[in-house]
Amino acid sequence: MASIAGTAQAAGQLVVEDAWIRTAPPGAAMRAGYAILRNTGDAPLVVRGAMSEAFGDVSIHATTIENGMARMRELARIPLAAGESVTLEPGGKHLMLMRPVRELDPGAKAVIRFEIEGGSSAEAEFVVRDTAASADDHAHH
Ligand SMILES: [Cu+2]
Repeated sequence: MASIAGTAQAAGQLVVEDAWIRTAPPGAAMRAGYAILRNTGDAPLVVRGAMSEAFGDVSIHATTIENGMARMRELARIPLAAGESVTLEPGGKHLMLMRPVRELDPGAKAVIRFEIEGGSSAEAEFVVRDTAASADDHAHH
């Protein structure tokens, strides 16, 4: 690979867009979070997990259909090539948010941090709402 920039080191850069948490009945012990994870850097990166002070536990899940049944499995890593993005969306990959430490009414916000292989991380503010297309869509990045 040719380098025009000389000694500048290529690096991955994680940007989290359209981050939201689906509404749930009061007292729900489990929430689902969605977002677009985009690598805007010029080198690959690997998302190794996520955490938040707003939840007892955060994991990344993938939903797959086996024999007509929806099943979830944990994703230990999400590799993103330079310029690549992955969408966490209902019915697909998602954040599994366990044991919220406070009520998360519609419009409430929670910061979730994504851990990146190599030690860096990226934070995003997730907004509680009903669907991806609600009124405050794109209000926070
Ligand atoms: Cu799940």
